[in-house]
Amino acid sequence: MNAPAPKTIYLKDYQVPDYLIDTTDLNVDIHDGYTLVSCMLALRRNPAAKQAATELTLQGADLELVSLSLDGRLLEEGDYTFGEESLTIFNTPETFTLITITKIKPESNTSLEGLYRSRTMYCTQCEAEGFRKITYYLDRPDVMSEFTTKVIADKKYPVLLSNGNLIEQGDAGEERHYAIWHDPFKKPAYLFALVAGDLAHIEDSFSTSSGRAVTLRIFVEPKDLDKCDHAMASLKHAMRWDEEVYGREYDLDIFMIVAVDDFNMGAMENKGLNIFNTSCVLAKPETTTDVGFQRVEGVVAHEYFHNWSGNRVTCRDWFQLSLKEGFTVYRDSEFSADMGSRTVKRVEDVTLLRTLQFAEDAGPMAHPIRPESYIEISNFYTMTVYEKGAEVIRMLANLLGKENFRKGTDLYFDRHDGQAVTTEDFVTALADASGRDLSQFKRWYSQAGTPRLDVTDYYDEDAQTYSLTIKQSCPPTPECQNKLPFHIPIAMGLLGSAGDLPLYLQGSQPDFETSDNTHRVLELTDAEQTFVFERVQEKPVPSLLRGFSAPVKLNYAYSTRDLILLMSRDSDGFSRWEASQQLGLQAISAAMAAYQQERSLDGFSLSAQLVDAYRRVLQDASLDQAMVAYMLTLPSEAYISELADVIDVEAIHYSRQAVRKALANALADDFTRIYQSYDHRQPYAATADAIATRSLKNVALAYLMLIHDEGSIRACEQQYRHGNNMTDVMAALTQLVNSEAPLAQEYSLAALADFFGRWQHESLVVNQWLSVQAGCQLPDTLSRVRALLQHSAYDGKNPNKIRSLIGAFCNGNAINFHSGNGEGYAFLADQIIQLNRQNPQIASRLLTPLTKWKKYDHVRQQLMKAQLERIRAEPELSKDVFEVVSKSLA
Ligand code: 0A1
Ligand code: ZN
Repeated sequence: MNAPAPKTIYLKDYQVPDYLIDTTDLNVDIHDGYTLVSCMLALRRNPAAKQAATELTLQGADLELVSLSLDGRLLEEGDYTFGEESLTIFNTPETFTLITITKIKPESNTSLEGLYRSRTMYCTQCEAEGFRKITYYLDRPDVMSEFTTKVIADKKYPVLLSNGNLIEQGDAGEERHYAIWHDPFKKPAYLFALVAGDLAHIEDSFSTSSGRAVTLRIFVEPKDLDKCDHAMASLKHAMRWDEEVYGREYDLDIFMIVAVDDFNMGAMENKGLNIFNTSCVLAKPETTTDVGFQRVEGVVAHEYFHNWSGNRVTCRDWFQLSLKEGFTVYRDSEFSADMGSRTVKRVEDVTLLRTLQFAEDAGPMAHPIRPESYIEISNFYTMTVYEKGAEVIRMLANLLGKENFRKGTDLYFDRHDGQAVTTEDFVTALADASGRDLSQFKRWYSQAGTPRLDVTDYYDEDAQTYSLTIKQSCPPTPECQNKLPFHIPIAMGLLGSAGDLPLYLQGSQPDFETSDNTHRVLELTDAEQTFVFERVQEKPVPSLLRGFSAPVKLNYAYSTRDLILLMSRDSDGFSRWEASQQLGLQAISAAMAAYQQERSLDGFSLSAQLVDAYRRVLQDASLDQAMVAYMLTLPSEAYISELADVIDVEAIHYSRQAVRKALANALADDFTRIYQSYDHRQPYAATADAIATRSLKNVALAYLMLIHDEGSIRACEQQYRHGNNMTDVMAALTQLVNSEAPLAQEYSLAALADFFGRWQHESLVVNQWLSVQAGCQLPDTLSRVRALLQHSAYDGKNPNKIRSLIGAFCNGNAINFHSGNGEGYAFLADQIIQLNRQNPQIASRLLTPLTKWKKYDHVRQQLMKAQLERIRAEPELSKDVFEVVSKSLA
């Protein structure tokens, strides 16, 4: 018999807490094998509660209660009772002091929530509900308390850290010592952190705009001390940027980052003591790719920005998660845009959104950015809450304009500093500051699903008018069948044969935000609306959704000629890229139609018109090289799958490959020119320009490798062997591993062995080695993945290793994972069943590809569903896995 189904929590049931905790005094006494936590709470009835409570229920999980005393009186059986993950104390007065002593076992905590051990250090992860694994507490974000933390440990852990400022340290006898930290800012328990370890650090300082000096420290294992500089530089840039763009200063005397190897997510914004997955903080050219460098910059900034958007102003409850996450992702994305290229960053963000978030919005786990219910909140750290949440903030910023948006965020921070609030409060602050009516806009918070825009147009030559009719609709999602119209900003322009045309929209003033009046934002609020432009002297091509101004799917029947015009002439860089993607999709669709008829692509070719268009992009000196690289990169299999009604795995894979091969052959001279003109001896720099030229050169290499000529294969092998940075080394290795050419295969075996020999002591580099093998598109990859699970370099308890091997195979290798015999599905189910108890969060996340079963053909559907059912039948399913599996099968 399975245990009763876990309970669903609803937003509509929210109630203020019965008690508040004014101060929290923790004493964390770390010993080998166990830790004693003594916790003193100053409790007070919440004046805002409906009724004066006479009992107190605290949350707690996996704790051994040693003792419990109230105002100095030791409580006995009958004074309290245990619930499932809770402790209720009876007859509680108006105010009192509660002291609990609990015993925990960090060494055997494999969930990586609460206090746990990672390699040589102890560390914590408390968001969302991990603090209850440290002590009994009101573990909810609207209970904010002033924390003082004493950490006591053996001197073999010389570094003892917690939130806030260090107020005392000293000897504790018997080779032990202690440190006391005090955090003057009230905070919810999810922002608590503690670290004890033998760590090295780099230090720097930052002077805030009002002249306060802040000490900055990054703590790592001593072997990683040479990989901290990029994170430190990124931190200082982020601190300055938040002052300049949002007027937000840092507020403590010290800001610390600690890198840990075992971490479920990317990083965590604990007040004054951010804890990072090593993969999001360590970087140096020899070991880290360009993407890795950019990720470090983005994540360091993200966590830092949380100090205001998340910590100073936090969430009332976990349904409000996007309040801090959507806003902070928007902030970090704008930061990265300012540090590098704005258009490139936009292309990257939109690519992620349209593949992963759109797919989530179309699947069984679809939810609005402010969900209405959940079983396990860890399942809601999603693309929707984060990335779509950021898109919603971006729309608000664009609707309000720069100045009003800043007024709005200033008002929000001032009005709610020190409070735990809702997304409603955020929108209200923006509306109040700008005077705009955002009531319809709020539907973005409560309705899930990706809206679809169907656009038709009509040009009246005699009247010289051009009408755009836009219909919006949104498919049903589990929480809502019938959607009300959204408020959708549609940035646009009209292209004539010589470029942008001036816009005279009937019934409105020209838009003076653009000097030449060639760009404007249409606000769609009805189910269907027509916009009429006057004085249009030729039939234009509409450039719609410039900059991807709303997270929607747009349908307009562009001809190939239209797209070629947009790709070469649009004034909006994003739209030019988008046109290149649409062109690529058209070519792939044509190939797919052929493949589906013949099950073969012999004789497939591209039109000369298309090849010329791509060639012009390669030869356009005015374009950013990174944009050229992205325009030459065809839409991914994941994106094509998202667009398909029924995913035909083979057709997608082989058709995309055929188009790539055809482009490689047709444009070989250009690719060769680009590749050969690149100077591989230049020293590495992680600047936007250097990253851009490197990425274009490596795109050229990838195309050349499809030709299978000996020259390219040798050049690739040379790049692997002599590359002076990990970006080039990995790019070459990936091409060798994925090439069918016998010579490349031969090189690839040698290179993989050489790579492991060279980097076996760098855990993060070994992860890349695992991923490149798991991502191999050639047959028999699953056997290789199985063998790697047994490899000495693999560690089934480390989330980064799991993601690099199992995650990379199941999410990034469709042709093998979805192999028709179902072995990929069974393999994944085996892994999930094993991880379910060990680390429920990771188990649940790994499930994602199986949740999409309804999008596949009948045979695959049955195979995938059978594995989901097999998982569901497991005894002792974690809440995390239960929620995803049961929703997928519903
Ligand atoms: N707030 C963090 C994300 C995070 C969430 C949960 C974690 O543990 C399970 C860890 C980190 C962020 O947005 O970066
Ligand atoms: Zn965050």
